[in-house]
Amino acid sequence: MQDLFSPAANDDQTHWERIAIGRQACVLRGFALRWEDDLLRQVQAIVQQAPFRHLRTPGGRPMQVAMSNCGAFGWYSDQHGYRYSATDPLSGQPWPAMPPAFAALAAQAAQAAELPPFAPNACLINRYSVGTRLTLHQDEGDARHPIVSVSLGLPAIFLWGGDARADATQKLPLQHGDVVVWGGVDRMRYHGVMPVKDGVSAVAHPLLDGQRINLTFRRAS
Ligand SMILES: O=C(O)CCC(=O)C(=O)O
Repeated sequence: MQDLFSPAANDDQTHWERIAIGRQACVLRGFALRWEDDLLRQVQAIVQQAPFRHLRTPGGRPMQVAMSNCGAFGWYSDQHGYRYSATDPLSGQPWPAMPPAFAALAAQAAQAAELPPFAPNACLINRYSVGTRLTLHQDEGDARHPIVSVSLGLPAIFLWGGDARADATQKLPLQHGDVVVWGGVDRMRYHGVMPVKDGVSAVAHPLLDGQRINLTFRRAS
């Protein structure tokens, strides 16, 4: 299903295009490029305060993806279950605040996807090294609000499924600067990421050296 918006020019002439992947879901190719410097600078500052760590599933298995968070709530998993927490269980402190550029990007991406106004209060930061994958899952949080998911660094194949885990999946290649948005009738679609392959990031940055960074914006409640 292709719904190509005519390529739009942002203020700084960065072009992006919208590709529909569902009735209320799309990939916004190149949409995050104009925020790239800000995003990388802010992620570095956030992970100094709330370092990446490998969470454990409630069953005790370590997750392959390393995670951190910013915003009023952070997604967490440990022996007590999956949940959103207002504090970082490692430090006992609130998660770092969500930088204004993050909130602006998420709001503008939801608008570009023609979804209702979106003000996220949680941003999960995922770090993938080569070989790391994320298995099919549905996102928790307030399902009246969309998910905005930003890709930086190494390319990846995003698995886009249906409302049931066993539904067929599409393989969507994602590049540095792409944003996937899903809400409304598509909000509970299963999705995941295939093992990230070795490669060269589109931009040189210590955070992206042999790695992929993903920012997933949600409304926790
Ligand atoms: O890394 C991605 O592109 C997807 C991340 C994701 O699905 C999640 O954090 O729930």
